[in-house]
This record gives sequence, structure tokens and C-alpha cells, in this order.
Amino acid sequence: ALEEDGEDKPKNRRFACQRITPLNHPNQKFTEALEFLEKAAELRMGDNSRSRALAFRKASAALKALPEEIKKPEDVENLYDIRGGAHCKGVILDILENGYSAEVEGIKRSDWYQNMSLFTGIYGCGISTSAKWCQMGLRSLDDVKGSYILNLTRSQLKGIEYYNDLNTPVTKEEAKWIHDAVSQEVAAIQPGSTVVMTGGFLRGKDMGHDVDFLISHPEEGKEKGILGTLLQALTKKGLLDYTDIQNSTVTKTTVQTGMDASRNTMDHYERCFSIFRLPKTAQSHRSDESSERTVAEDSAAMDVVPPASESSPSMDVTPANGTAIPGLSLLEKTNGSTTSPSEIVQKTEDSGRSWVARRVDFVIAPAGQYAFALLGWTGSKMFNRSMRDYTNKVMNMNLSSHGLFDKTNNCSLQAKTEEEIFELLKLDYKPPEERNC
Ligand code: 8DG
Ligand code: MN
Ligand code: MN
Repeated sequence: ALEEDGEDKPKNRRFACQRITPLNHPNQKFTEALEFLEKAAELRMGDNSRSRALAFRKASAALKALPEEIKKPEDVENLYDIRGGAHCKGVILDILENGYSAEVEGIKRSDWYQNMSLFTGIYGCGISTSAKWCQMGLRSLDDVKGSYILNLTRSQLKGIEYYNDLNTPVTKEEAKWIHDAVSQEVAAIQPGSTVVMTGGFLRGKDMGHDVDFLISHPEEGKEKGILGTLLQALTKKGLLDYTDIQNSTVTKTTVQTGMDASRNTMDHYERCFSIFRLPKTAQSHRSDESSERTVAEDSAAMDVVPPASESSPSMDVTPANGTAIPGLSLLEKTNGSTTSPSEIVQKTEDSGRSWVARRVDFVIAPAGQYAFALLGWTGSKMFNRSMRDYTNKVMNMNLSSHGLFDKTNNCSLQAKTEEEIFELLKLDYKPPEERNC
């Protein structure tokens, strides 16, 4: 099957990483339905739900690379990742005939789905926890808060406290403000460092569920210690609300063998999942002049942030001891009825906070692995998955966010830039904007 690759039209290559996948394409209604079904399959947690989910995702990725709108079933008949999928074809046919997928609409209306998406929308609450809560009969955020047996984690408490903020997409302008603030701190800590906004924003999206930063330094070793100092500095300025720091677990073997390739997207870098306090003043009047803002204005904007002590969370207070959770009061209702998401919006707006909560990820990579880290953290996840799959099957190599390992010659291959990685893999280079599969 692999010999076909060269002959195929560029839009119908076997692997998504061989195709150009722009952010905007004419088949949105089809890909949205397929990706909804991907998510629903994951939520279902059945025996083969992972592979069912992946089949929907691959089908969606195939359609995203098509330059023309699908008009009839034959238009997708020969596409890799669709031609063998009766279910996906049925969904496409349904949308072609009726304008929507009855299956998707049915799931969306179901109590099961609405409950699961409410709970998985809580930061720190995964699919199995959500399913457990559903099974316990919990139906609302109030039910969760009111349950004394749950032992909520630190991240789940934050996820409930900032439910509305963290389910509001981050705008590009907000991301830029955070980028500026982070870059300033990093420049002061270790001059010459690089701070790149990776993830969806680097691929050209103008909204995101978080902001991702890759921090490095051209001199190997000088990146060490930056993250801890950075987090301290941001916290001191009142810009961080929550940090979940993961120490580096990089070993010689993870780098040299490119282990964990394709199976797992988690890498081994020092990193931090955080909740950033974005000043409300940084939100509004920033739509057009963000790049002209001066350092003085930056500092002025930061001054509006209350000192961290004002609403400093105390970590040892949990619902288990019956004490009110700090910050949760704005979600509480005296009559015990459920609080709808729109009511939460209202209450959050009344909260009097001068900032909104936004998810920010930091990752630190040493110079020697930088290109691989950049490729990995630029995504999309589907692009990474397909590139690792391709690397394995076509090149007999392992690719990870740490390096590239040639299994035929039993050696690891170095690269300084993303372009060099594509070249080593005999792939045409794709800029980040073309990796939106
Ligand atoms: P979004 O935030 O706009 O919704 O989309 P995104 O930026 O593409 O997704 P993301 O969940 O923020 O992930 C950004 C990239 O980071 C993604 O391609 C996968 C990559 N990544 C790694 N390692 C890890 C990891 O350990 N955890 C997570 N969450 N992402 C990782 O390379
Ligand atoms: Mn992201
Ligand atoms: Mn992220």
C-alpha cells in the first residue's frame, strides 16, 4: 500500500502529515459532526471506544484536507480513512441529505451526554471521574460541591470555582498579553531565552482552550531553573492562581530511543499546567493595538491585579471537613436547587474579581531537543499522531517530542530545526498553519 503514496493526489495521501490541512476548509459541518462523535465515543468508555474515536478523528482529518465542499457520497468514496468506514459514510450521507446528523443531535439531547460534558468540562476531571459521578447520581456542579464523600482534588476545586472562565475560549489578544508578561519575566531571569507560543495559536487559531509556551535557551543547560523562578515571579505579581508542576523525567533512553512514540502524547519535559489571572483591563480595549503597547503600559496593567494574599487559596480546606471552600461561595445557592451554566456566568460577573482565570501550559526544553519539542507542542494532536505513525511504518524510526531514532541503523538523528526533521523523514515541510488536522 505504501508504494501508492507517491502516485496519490496530494489531498489523498495515506497519512495526515503528508497532506496540507488548513485551519479553514469548506466541510466544517461534516468535520464538526465527526469530531463530536469522536468525543462521544471517548466518553462512552467501552471496550473499543478508543479505536472508534480514532476512526472518527481520522475521517474528519481526511475531510479537512479537501479543498472543495462535499456534494455527493462519491466525493469521499476513495479517501483514505473513510473508504472502509461504513459508520462515517452514513454520517456524511445523513448530513448531505438532511443538513444535519440525526445521530449527533440525538446524543446531544441525551441526559447522559449533557451530564458527562458538564463534568468533563471541569478542569482536572477526566472521563472516568465524570462517569463515576454520573453513576453516583450527581447531576450538577452543586451536587458535586454538596457531596462530602468525593475528596475533590486541588485542580477539580479550581475547575469548579472557575468553571465559567475556564470554559470560555482564550482569545488571541489575551494570549498575546500573557505571552508579553511571560516573556518579560523570562528575559529578566535568563537573558537570551526564547519563549514561543505554541499549540493552536501558532497554527493560526484565534481562540484556544489554553495558551501553550515552550521556553528554551540557545545555550544548552541555561534553561535549567527558569521555570521555578518564572512561576515564583508571576505568583508574586498576582498573575498565577494555580500551578501543577511536573519535574522532568527525561532519561537517556527516552531521548535516544524515541520511546513512547505514537502510543502516548505525554512527554518527559519539565512542565507546568497552570491557571493564570488575566487582568480584565487586558481583555477589552486590546483588540487592535496589542503590538504597540509599551513596557510601561504592561506594568500599569499588572498593577490592577490584587496582591496574591487578597484571595489566596488555602489548599488544606476541602469539602470533607464541611468547611466552605474559598472562592466557591459565588457558585453556592441557598435553596439547594441546581445552578445552570448561565447562572454561573451571572454570578461570576458579579464576583468583583479584577481578573479572569485562563489555562496556561509551560514546557521547558534544552537546546539539543528544541526542534522536537517545538514540533510536538505545535500539534495538532492528530498531526503528531499521524507523523509518528508515518515515521514508524514508512521510515522504521521512532519520533517523539524528544528526538528521532532510526531503528534500522540503531542510532538517533539530530535536528536543529523543524525543517530538518521533515527532511530526515522525507516529508515535504508543512508550516504550522498547515498542520490543523
Ligand atoms: P487548543 O489549546 O487551542 O484547544 O488546542 P491545542 O493547543 O492544539 O491543544 P493542547 O491540548 O493545548 O496541546 C498542544 C500540543 O501540545 C498538542 O499538540 C500536544 C502537545 N503536547 C505534547 N506533550 C503534551 C503533554 O504532555 N500534555 C499535553 N496536554 N499536550 C502535550 O507534546
Ligand atoms: Mn493549547
Ligand atoms: Mn495545552
